[in-house]
Amino acid sequence: MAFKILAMKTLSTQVVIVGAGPSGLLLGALLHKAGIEHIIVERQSGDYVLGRIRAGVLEQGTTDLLDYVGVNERLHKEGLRHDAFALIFKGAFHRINISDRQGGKHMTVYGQTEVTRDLMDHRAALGLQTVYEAEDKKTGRSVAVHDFDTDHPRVTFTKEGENYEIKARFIAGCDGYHGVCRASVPTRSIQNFEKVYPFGWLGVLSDTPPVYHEVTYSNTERGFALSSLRSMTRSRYYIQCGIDEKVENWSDDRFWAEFKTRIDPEAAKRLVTGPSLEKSIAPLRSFVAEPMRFGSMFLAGDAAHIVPPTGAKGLNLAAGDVNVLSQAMVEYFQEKSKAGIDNYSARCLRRVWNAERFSWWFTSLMHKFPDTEGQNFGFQQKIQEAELDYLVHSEAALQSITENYVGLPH
Ligand code: RFL
Ligand code: PHB
Repeated sequence: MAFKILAMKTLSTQVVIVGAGPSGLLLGALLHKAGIEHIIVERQSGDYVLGRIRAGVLEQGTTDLLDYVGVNERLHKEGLRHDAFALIFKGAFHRINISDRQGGKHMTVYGQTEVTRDLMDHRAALGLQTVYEAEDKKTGRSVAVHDFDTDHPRVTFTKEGENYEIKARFIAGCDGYHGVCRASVPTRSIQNFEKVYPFGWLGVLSDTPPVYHEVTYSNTERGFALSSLRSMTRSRYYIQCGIDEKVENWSDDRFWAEFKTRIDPEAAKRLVTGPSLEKSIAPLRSFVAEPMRFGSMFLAGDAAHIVPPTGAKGLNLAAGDVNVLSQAMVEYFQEKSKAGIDNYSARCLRRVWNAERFSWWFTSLMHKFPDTEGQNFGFQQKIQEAELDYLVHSEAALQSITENYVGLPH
Protein backbone atom coordinates (compact mmCIF):
# COMPACT_ATOMS: atom_id res chain seq x y z
CA MET A 1 0.00 0.00 0.00
CA ALA A 2 1.43 3.41 -0.91
CA PHE A 3 1.17 6.17 1.65
CA LYS A 4 1.28 9.79 0.64
CA ILE A 5 2.56 11.87 3.54
CA LEU A 6 1.58 15.49 3.08
CA ALA A 7 3.97 18.06 4.51
CA MET A 8 2.39 20.47 6.96
CA LYS A 9 2.84 24.17 6.24
CA THR A 10 3.27 26.00 9.53
CA LEU A 11 2.41 29.65 10.05
CA SER A 12 2.49 31.67 13.25
CA THR A 13 0.68 34.75 14.47
CA GLN A 14 -0.61 36.27 17.72
CA VAL A 15 -4.32 35.41 17.34
CA VAL A 16 -6.11 32.93 15.07
CA ILE A 17 -9.73 33.87 14.50
CA VAL A 18 -11.96 30.97 13.47
CA GLY A 19 -14.91 32.24 11.39
CA ALA A 20 -15.25 35.23 9.06
CA GLY A 21 -18.81 36.22 9.98
CA PRO A 22 -19.40 39.66 11.47
CA SER A 23 -17.80 38.71 14.85
CA GLY A 24 -14.58 37.42 13.32
CA LEU A 25 -14.25 40.25 10.82
CA LEU A 26 -14.94 42.98 13.38
CA LEU A 27 -12.49 41.40 15.84
CA GLY A 28 -9.91 41.34 13.05
CA ALA A 29 -10.44 45.05 12.38
CA LEU A 30 -10.16 45.89 16.10
CA LEU A 31 -6.97 43.81 16.56
CA HIS A 32 -5.40 45.33 13.44
CA LYS A 33 -6.14 48.83 14.77
CA ALA A 34 -4.31 47.90 17.97
CA GLY A 35 -1.34 46.47 16.02
CA ILE A 36 -2.07 42.84 16.99
CA GLU A 37 -1.26 40.27 14.28
CA HIS A 38 -3.95 37.78 13.38
CA ILE A 39 -5.19 35.41 10.68
CA ILE A 40 -8.84 34.55 10.00
CA VAL A 41 -9.74 31.01 8.95
CA GLU A 42 -13.21 30.50 7.43
CA ARG A 43 -14.65 27.21 6.20
CA GLN A 44 -16.91 28.75 3.54
CA SER A 45 -16.25 31.05 0.58
CA GLY A 46 -16.65 34.82 0.91
CA ASP A 47 -19.67 34.76 -1.42
CA TYR A 48 -21.35 32.11 0.70
CA VAL A 49 -20.89 34.21 3.85
CA LEU A 50 -22.35 37.24 2.04
CA GLY A 51 -25.32 35.21 0.84
CA ARG A 52 -26.73 34.75 4.34
CA ILE A 53 -29.52 37.29 4.87
CA ARG A 54 -29.76 37.97 8.57
CA ALA A 55 -29.63 40.99 10.84
CA GLY A 56 -30.79 44.42 9.82
CA VAL A 57 -30.82 46.60 12.92
CA LEU A 58 -27.65 47.90 14.55
CA GLU A 59 -27.37 49.42 18.02
CA GLN A 60 -25.40 52.59 18.48
CA GLY A 61 -22.69 50.63 20.34
CA THR A 62 -22.20 48.58 17.14
CA THR A 63 -22.09 51.56 14.79
CA ASP A 64 -19.69 53.32 17.23
CA LEU A 65 -17.32 50.34 16.85
CA LEU A 66 -17.58 50.49 13.05
CA ASP A 67 -16.77 54.21 13.30
CA TYR A 68 -13.80 53.42 15.55
CA VAL A 69 -12.27 50.97 13.06
CA GLY A 70 -13.04 53.34 10.17
CA VAL A 71 -15.45 51.01 8.36
CA ASN A 72 -18.22 53.55 8.18
CA GLU A 73 -18.33 55.33 4.85
CA ARG A 74 -21.19 53.39 3.28
CA LEU A 75 -22.83 52.91 6.70
CA HIS A 76 -23.22 56.68 7.03
CA LYS A 77 -24.28 57.11 3.42
CA GLU A 78 -26.78 54.28 3.16
CA GLY A 79 -27.67 53.36 6.77
CA LEU A 80 -31.03 54.68 7.97
CA ARG A 81 -31.17 56.36 11.36
CA HIS A 82 -34.16 55.10 13.37
CA ASP A 83 -35.34 57.00 16.41
CA ALA A 84 -38.35 54.77 17.04
CA PHE A 85 -39.90 51.38 16.50
CA ALA A 86 -43.57 50.38 16.58
CA LEU A 87 -45.90 47.78 18.06
CA ILE A 88 -49.20 46.58 16.64
CA PHE A 89 -51.76 44.81 18.79
CA LYS A 90 -55.55 44.58 18.64
CA GLY A 91 -55.17 45.90 15.08
CA ALA A 92 -53.82 49.30 16.20
CA PHE A 93 -50.40 50.88 15.54
CA HIS A 94 -48.35 52.39 18.42
CA ARG A 95 -45.10 54.28 17.71
CA ILE A 96 -42.47 54.09 20.48
CA ASN A 97 -39.89 56.83 20.47
CA ILE A 98 -36.48 55.59 21.63
CA SER A 99 -34.22 58.64 21.28
CA ASP A 100 -36.39 61.01 23.33
CA ARG A 101 -36.33 58.51 26.19
CA GLN A 102 -32.69 57.38 25.86
CA GLY A 103 -30.74 60.62 25.67
CA GLY A 104 -30.67 60.81 21.87
CA LYS A 105 -29.46 57.22 21.33
CA HIS A 106 -30.85 55.63 18.17
CA MET A 107 -30.70 52.50 16.00
CA THR A 108 -29.39 52.19 12.43
CA VAL A 109 -31.00 50.04 9.77
CA TYR A 110 -28.10 48.58 7.74
CA GLY A 111 -28.02 44.92 6.71
CA GLN A 112 -25.60 42.37 8.15
CA THR A 113 -24.66 41.56 4.54
CA GLU A 114 -23.52 45.16 4.08
CA VAL A 115 -21.58 45.22 7.38
CA THR A 116 -19.87 41.97 6.34
CA ARG A 117 -19.09 43.26 2.84
CA ASP A 118 -17.62 46.51 4.25
CA LEU A 119 -15.43 44.62 6.73
CA MET A 120 -14.26 42.23 3.97
CA ASP A 121 -13.36 45.14 1.67
CA HIS A 122 -11.51 46.85 4.55
CA ARG A 123 -9.43 43.68 5.15
CA ALA A 124 -8.69 43.33 1.45
CA ALA A 125 -7.59 46.98 1.20
CA LEU A 126 -5.23 46.52 4.16
CA GLY A 127 -3.92 43.21 2.83
CA LEU A 128 -4.98 41.33 5.98
CA GLN A 129 -4.95 37.55 5.73
CA THR A 130 -8.22 35.62 5.53
CA VAL A 131 -8.19 31.97 4.52
CA TYR A 132 -11.54 31.13 2.90
CA GLU A 133 -12.70 27.59 2.07
CA ALA A 134 -10.42 26.18 4.75
CA GLU A 135 -12.30 22.94 4.63
CA ASP A 136 -11.50 20.16 2.29
CA LYS A 137 -14.87 19.30 0.76
CA LYS A 138 -13.39 16.14 -0.87
CA THR A 139 -11.91 14.56 2.25
CA GLY A 140 -14.30 16.26 4.68
CA ARG A 141 -11.24 17.37 6.66
CA SER A 142 -12.25 20.52 8.47
CA VAL A 143 -10.76 23.23 10.64
CA ALA A 144 -9.60 21.90 14.01
CA VAL A 145 -8.43 23.59 17.22
CA HIS A 146 -5.71 22.04 19.44
CA ASP A 147 -3.90 22.57 22.76
CA PHE A 148 -6.06 25.48 23.90
CA ASP A 149 -5.52 24.34 27.49
CA THR A 150 -1.86 25.46 27.04
CA ASP A 151 -0.21 28.77 26.13
CA HIS A 152 0.57 27.38 22.65
CA PRO A 153 -2.74 26.65 20.92
CA ARG A 154 -2.86 25.66 17.23
CA VAL A 155 -5.40 25.62 14.45
CA THR A 156 -5.10 23.14 11.58
CA PHE A 157 -6.96 22.94 8.29
CA THR A 158 -6.64 21.67 4.75
CA LYS A 159 -6.90 23.92 1.74
CA GLU A 160 -6.63 22.77 -1.86
CA GLY A 161 -5.11 19.49 -0.73
CA GLU A 162 -2.42 21.11 1.45
CA ASN A 163 -2.30 20.71 5.23
CA TYR A 164 -1.76 23.84 7.28
CA GLU A 165 -1.06 24.58 10.92
CA ILE A 166 -1.20 28.03 12.52
CA LYS A 167 0.50 28.51 15.88
CA ALA A 168 -0.71 31.43 18.00
CA ARG A 169 -1.01 32.73 21.53
CA PHE A 170 -4.83 32.85 21.41
CA ILE A 171 -7.71 31.37 19.43
CA ALA A 172 -10.91 33.40 19.02
CA GLY A 173 -13.89 31.12 18.34
CA CYS A 174 -16.07 33.36 16.14
CA ASP A 175 -17.46 30.38 14.24
CA GLY A 176 -21.16 30.65 14.97
CA TYR A 177 -23.60 28.26 16.62
CA HIS A 178 -22.53 25.22 14.53
CA GLY A 179 -18.80 25.95 14.75
CA VAL A 180 -15.91 23.75 15.81
CA CYS A 181 -14.53 25.78 18.74
CA ARG A 182 -17.33 25.29 21.29
CA ALA A 183 -17.77 21.69 20.07
CA SER A 184 -14.09 20.97 20.88
CA VAL A 185 -14.45 21.82 24.57
CA PRO A 186 -14.74 18.71 26.81
CA THR A 187 -18.34 18.44 28.07
CA ARG A 188 -17.18 18.52 31.72
CA SER A 189 -15.75 22.03 31.20
CA ILE A 190 -18.82 23.70 29.70
CA GLN A 191 -22.42 24.26 30.68
CA ASN A 192 -25.09 24.92 28.05
CA PHE A 193 -28.41 26.64 28.75
CA GLU A 194 -31.02 26.33 26.03
CA LYS A 195 -34.64 27.00 25.16
CA VAL A 196 -36.11 26.03 21.79
CA TYR A 197 -39.33 27.84 20.80
CA PRO A 198 -42.21 25.93 19.21
CA PHE A 199 -42.25 28.14 16.07
CA GLY A 200 -39.99 29.71 13.46
CA TRP A 201 -39.81 32.87 11.35
CA LEU A 202 -40.52 32.76 7.64
CA GLY A 203 -38.66 35.73 6.14
CA VAL A 204 -39.02 37.42 2.76
CA LEU A 205 -36.77 40.06 1.19
CA SER A 206 -38.30 42.02 -1.68
CA ASP A 207 -37.60 45.10 -3.77
CA THR A 208 -40.78 46.86 -2.72
CA PRO A 209 -41.17 50.07 -0.67
CA PRO A 210 -41.50 49.18 3.03
CA VAL A 211 -45.06 49.34 4.32
CA TYR A 212 -43.82 51.11 7.48
CA HIS A 213 -40.77 53.36 7.61
CA GLU A 214 -39.85 52.06 11.07
CA VAL A 215 -39.38 48.50 12.35
CA THR A 216 -42.83 47.30 13.39
CA TYR A 217 -43.62 44.23 15.53
CA SER A 218 -47.20 42.82 15.34
CA ASN A 219 -49.04 40.66 17.86
CA THR A 220 -52.13 39.14 16.24
CA GLU A 221 -54.48 36.25 16.85
CA ARG A 222 -52.92 34.53 13.79
CA GLY A 223 -49.40 34.94 15.19
CA PHE A 224 -46.47 37.35 15.10
CA ALA A 225 -45.26 39.44 12.15
CA LEU A 226 -42.35 41.82 11.71
CA SER A 227 -42.08 44.58 9.13
CA SER A 228 -38.53 45.71 8.58
CA LEU A 229 -36.50 47.19 5.76
CA ARG A 230 -33.07 47.48 4.22
CA SER A 231 -33.69 50.72 2.33
CA MET A 232 -36.64 52.82 1.16
CA THR A 233 -36.99 50.46 -1.81
CA ARG A 234 -36.21 47.12 -0.15
CA SER A 235 -38.44 45.46 2.47
CA ARG A 236 -37.70 42.67 4.90
CA TYR A 237 -40.79 40.98 6.34
CA TYR A 238 -41.23 37.99 8.61
CA ILE A 239 -44.20 35.95 9.83
CA GLN A 240 -44.27 33.43 12.64
CA CYS A 241 -44.72 29.92 11.20
CA GLY A 242 -44.91 26.33 12.41
CA ILE A 243 -41.66 24.68 13.42
CA ASP A 244 -42.04 21.97 10.75
CA GLU A 245 -43.16 24.35 8.02
CA LYS A 246 -41.41 23.94 4.63
CA VAL A 247 -40.42 27.02 2.66
CA GLU A 248 -41.53 25.26 -0.60
CA ASN A 249 -45.09 25.36 0.69
CA TRP A 250 -45.03 29.15 0.84
CA SER A 251 -45.54 30.72 -2.57
CA ASP A 252 -45.04 34.49 -2.65
CA ASP A 253 -48.82 34.92 -2.99
CA ARG A 254 -49.47 32.81 0.09
CA PHE A 255 -46.88 34.79 2.07
CA TRP A 256 -48.34 38.18 1.11
CA ALA A 257 -51.91 37.05 1.85
CA GLU A 258 -50.91 35.87 5.34
CA PHE A 259 -48.69 38.88 6.03
CA LYS A 260 -51.56 41.27 5.20
CA THR A 261 -53.68 39.75 7.95
CA ARG A 262 -50.97 40.58 10.51
CA ILE A 263 -50.58 44.33 9.97
CA ASP A 264 -53.07 47.12 10.64
CA PRO A 265 -55.90 47.49 8.08
CA GLU A 266 -54.66 50.86 6.72
CA ALA A 267 -51.22 49.41 6.12
CA ALA A 268 -52.68 46.27 4.52
CA LYS A 269 -54.41 48.54 1.95
CA ARG A 270 -51.18 50.34 1.00
CA LEU A 271 -48.86 47.28 1.12
CA VAL A 272 -46.94 46.89 -2.14
CA THR A 273 -46.14 43.26 -2.90
CA GLY A 274 -43.62 41.85 -5.35
CA PRO A 275 -41.47 38.79 -6.07
CA SER A 276 -39.28 37.58 -3.19
CA LEU A 277 -35.51 37.94 -3.64
CA GLU A 278 -34.95 35.54 -0.76
CA LYS A 279 -37.27 33.40 1.31
CA SER A 280 -36.17 31.25 4.25
CA ILE A 281 -37.29 29.83 7.58
CA ALA A 282 -35.25 30.38 10.75
CA PRO A 283 -35.91 28.38 13.93
CA LEU A 284 -36.00 30.38 17.18
CA ARG A 285 -33.70 29.51 20.05
CA SER A 286 -32.25 30.95 23.25
CA PHE A 287 -28.83 29.51 24.08
CA VAL A 288 -25.88 30.42 26.31
CA ALA A 289 -22.62 28.49 26.84
CA GLU A 290 -20.75 29.18 30.06
CA PRO A 291 -17.95 30.09 30.44
CA MET A 292 -16.87 31.92 27.28
CA ARG A 293 -13.14 31.27 27.82
CA PHE A 294 -11.28 27.95 27.88
CA GLY A 295 -7.59 28.59 28.59
CA SER A 296 -6.22 30.20 25.44
CA MET A 297 -9.50 29.99 23.49
CA PHE A 298 -12.34 32.52 23.69
CA LEU A 299 -15.84 32.17 22.27
CA ALA A 300 -17.56 35.25 20.83
CA GLY A 301 -20.90 35.94 19.12
CA ASP A 302 -23.21 33.12 18.04
CA ALA A 303 -20.51 30.56 18.96
CA ALA A 304 -21.28 31.38 22.60
CA HIS A 305 -24.91 32.49 22.58
CA ILE A 306 -28.06 32.72 20.49
CA VAL A 307 -31.10 34.92 21.07
CA PRO A 308 -34.41 34.70 19.23
CA PRO A 309 -34.35 37.62 16.74
CA THR A 310 -37.28 39.50 18.36
CA GLY A 311 -35.49 42.64 19.54
CA ALA A 312 -32.54 42.39 17.10
CA LYS A 313 -29.89 41.62 19.67
CA GLY A 314 -27.76 38.81 18.09
CA LEU A 315 -25.28 40.72 15.96
CA ASN A 316 -25.15 43.54 18.50
CA LEU A 317 -24.19 41.11 21.27
CA ALA A 318 -21.50 39.68 19.00
CA ALA A 319 -20.10 43.20 18.49
CA GLY A 320 -20.11 43.70 22.28
CA ASP A 321 -18.14 40.47 22.82
CA VAL A 322 -15.42 41.27 20.30
CA ASN A 323 -15.08 44.78 21.69
CA VAL A 324 -14.41 43.37 25.16
CA LEU A 325 -12.14 40.65 23.73
CA SER A 326 -10.03 43.06 21.70
CA GLN A 327 -9.55 45.28 24.78
CA ALA A 328 -8.52 42.21 26.81
CA MET A 329 -5.98 41.19 24.16
CA VAL A 330 -4.58 44.73 23.97
CA GLU A 331 -4.11 44.64 27.76
CA TYR A 332 -2.37 41.28 27.46
CA PHE A 333 0.00 42.04 24.60
CA GLN A 334 0.69 45.72 25.27
CA GLU A 335 0.31 46.15 29.01
CA LYS A 336 1.34 42.59 29.95
CA SER A 337 -1.79 42.31 32.11
CA LYS A 338 -3.99 39.22 32.29
CA ALA A 339 -6.83 41.08 34.02
CA GLY A 340 -8.85 41.59 30.82
CA ILE A 341 -8.64 37.99 29.61
CA ASP A 342 -9.41 36.67 33.10
CA ASN A 343 -12.48 38.90 33.28
CA TYR A 344 -13.67 38.37 29.68
CA SER A 345 -16.23 35.66 30.31
CA ALA A 346 -17.88 37.23 33.36
CA ARG A 347 -17.98 40.68 31.78
CA CYS A 348 -19.62 39.40 28.57
CA LEU A 349 -22.02 36.98 30.26
CA ARG A 350 -23.59 39.73 32.34
CA ARG A 351 -24.60 41.64 29.23
CA VAL A 352 -25.47 38.42 27.36
CA TRP A 353 -27.94 37.28 30.04
CA ASN A 354 -29.58 40.72 30.09
CA ALA A 355 -30.11 40.49 26.32
CA GLU A 356 -31.25 36.86 26.64
CA ARG A 357 -33.88 37.94 29.16
CA PHE A 358 -35.07 40.81 27.00
CA SER A 359 -35.23 38.73 23.80
CA TRP A 360 -37.06 35.87 25.58
CA TRP A 361 -39.54 38.31 27.14
CA PHE A 362 -40.22 40.17 23.87
CA THR A 363 -40.61 36.85 22.02
CA SER A 364 -43.04 35.55 24.66
CA LEU A 365 -45.07 38.76 24.54
CA MET A 366 -45.43 38.88 20.76
CA HIS A 367 -45.88 35.26 19.57
CA LYS A 368 -48.74 32.81 19.59
CA PHE A 369 -47.69 29.69 21.49
CA PRO A 370 -49.22 26.58 19.89
CA ASP A 371 -49.62 24.77 23.21
CA THR A 372 -52.12 27.41 24.25
CA GLU A 373 -54.59 26.90 21.39
CA GLY A 374 -58.30 26.59 22.10
CA GLN A 375 -59.62 28.08 25.32
CA ASN A 376 -56.15 28.72 26.72
CA PHE A 377 -55.10 30.56 23.61
CA GLY A 378 -57.84 33.10 24.26
CA PHE A 379 -56.48 33.61 27.77
CA GLN A 380 -52.89 33.96 26.57
CA GLN A 381 -53.94 36.44 23.88
CA LYS A 382 -55.84 38.59 26.41
CA ILE A 383 -52.89 38.58 28.83
CA GLN A 384 -50.49 39.60 26.04
CA GLU A 385 -52.84 42.39 24.95
CA ALA A 386 -53.17 43.61 28.55
CA GLU A 387 -49.39 43.72 28.95
CA LEU A 388 -48.98 45.52 25.60
CA ASP A 389 -51.67 48.02 26.60
CA TYR A 390 -49.84 48.65 29.89
CA LEU A 391 -46.54 48.93 28.04
CA VAL A 392 -47.64 51.66 25.63
CA HIS A 393 -49.39 53.68 28.35
CA SER A 394 -46.87 53.45 31.19
CA GLU A 395 -43.86 55.77 31.01
CA ALA A 396 -41.97 53.43 33.37
CA ALA A 397 -42.56 50.46 31.04
CA LEU A 398 -41.64 52.56 27.96
CA GLN A 399 -38.38 53.61 29.63
CA SER A 400 -37.57 49.97 30.29
CA ILE A 401 -38.36 48.61 26.80
CA THR A 402 -36.51 51.43 25.02
CA GLU A 403 -33.48 51.12 27.34
CA ASN A 404 -33.21 47.42 26.47
CA TYR A 405 -34.06 47.86 22.78
CA VAL A 406 -31.40 50.50 22.21
CA GLY A 407 -28.85 48.19 23.89
CA LEU A 408 -27.14 48.04 27.25
CA PRO A 409 -23.57 49.40 27.42
CA HIS A 410 -20.72 47.00 26.44
P1 RFL B 1 -22.06 33.80 12.10
O1 RFL B 1 -22.66 34.92 11.33
O2 RFL B 1 -22.80 32.52 12.18
O3 RFL B 1 -20.61 33.54 11.49
C1 RFL B 1 -19.82 32.43 11.87
C2 RFL B 1 -18.85 32.11 10.74
O4 RFL B 1 -18.04 31.00 11.13
C3 RFL B 1 -17.92 30.09 10.04
N1 RFL B 1 -17.62 28.75 10.55
C4 RFL B 1 -16.38 28.21 10.52
N2 RFL B 1 -15.23 28.69 10.08
C5 RFL B 1 -14.14 27.88 10.19
N3 RFL B 1 -14.19 26.62 10.70
C6 RFL B 1 -15.35 26.11 11.14
N4 RFL B 1 -15.38 24.87 11.63
C7 RFL B 1 -16.50 26.91 11.07
N5 RFL B 1 -17.80 26.73 11.43
C8 RFL B 1 -18.45 27.85 11.11
C9 RFL B 1 -19.28 30.19 9.35
O5 RFL B 1 -19.20 29.75 8.00
C10 RFL B 1 -19.56 31.68 9.47
O6 RFL B 1 -19.07 32.41 8.36
O7 RFL B 1 -21.75 34.21 13.60
P2 RFL B 1 -21.26 35.64 14.19
O8 RFL B 1 -20.12 36.19 13.38
O9 RFL B 1 -21.08 35.44 15.65
O10 RFL B 1 -22.47 36.65 13.92
C11 RFL B 1 -23.69 36.52 14.59
C12 RFL B 1 -24.85 37.04 13.73
O11 RFL B 1 -24.76 36.44 12.45
C13 RFL B 1 -26.22 36.76 14.38
O12 RFL B 1 -26.17 36.97 15.76
C14 RFL B 1 -27.32 37.68 13.81
O13 RFL B 1 -27.53 37.42 12.44
C15 RFL B 1 -28.64 37.48 14.57
N6 RFL B 1 -29.75 38.26 14.01
C16 RFL B 1 -29.87 39.61 14.28
N7 RFL B 1 -28.98 40.24 15.07
C17 RFL B 1 -29.07 41.59 15.28
O14 RFL B 1 -28.25 42.14 16.04
N8 RFL B 1 -30.04 42.37 14.69
C18 RFL B 1 -30.98 41.81 13.87
O15 RFL B 1 -31.81 42.55 13.31
C19 RFL B 1 -30.95 40.38 13.67
N9 RFL B 1 -31.85 39.77 12.88
C20 RFL B 1 -30.69 37.64 13.18
C21 RFL B 1 -31.75 38.44 12.63
C22 RFL B 1 -30.63 36.27 12.90
C23 RFL B 1 -31.59 35.70 12.09
N10 RFL B 1 -31.47 34.31 11.82
C24 RFL B 1 -31.40 33.77 10.52
C25 RFL B 1 -31.18 33.42 12.89
C26 RFL B 1 -32.72 37.86 11.83
C27 RFL B 1 -32.66 36.49 11.59
C28 RFL B 1 -33.76 35.89 10.75
C1 PHB C 1 -34.42 42.56 10.27
O1 PHB C 1 -34.53 43.64 9.67
O2 PHB C 1 -34.02 41.54 9.70
C2 PHB C 1 -34.82 42.49 11.70
C3 PHB C 1 -35.30 43.62 12.34
C4 PHB C 1 -35.69 43.55 13.67
C5 PHB C 1 -35.59 42.35 14.34
C6 PHB C 1 -35.09 41.22 13.70
C7 PHB C 1 -34.72 41.28 12.37
O3 PHB C 1 -35.98 42.27 15.64
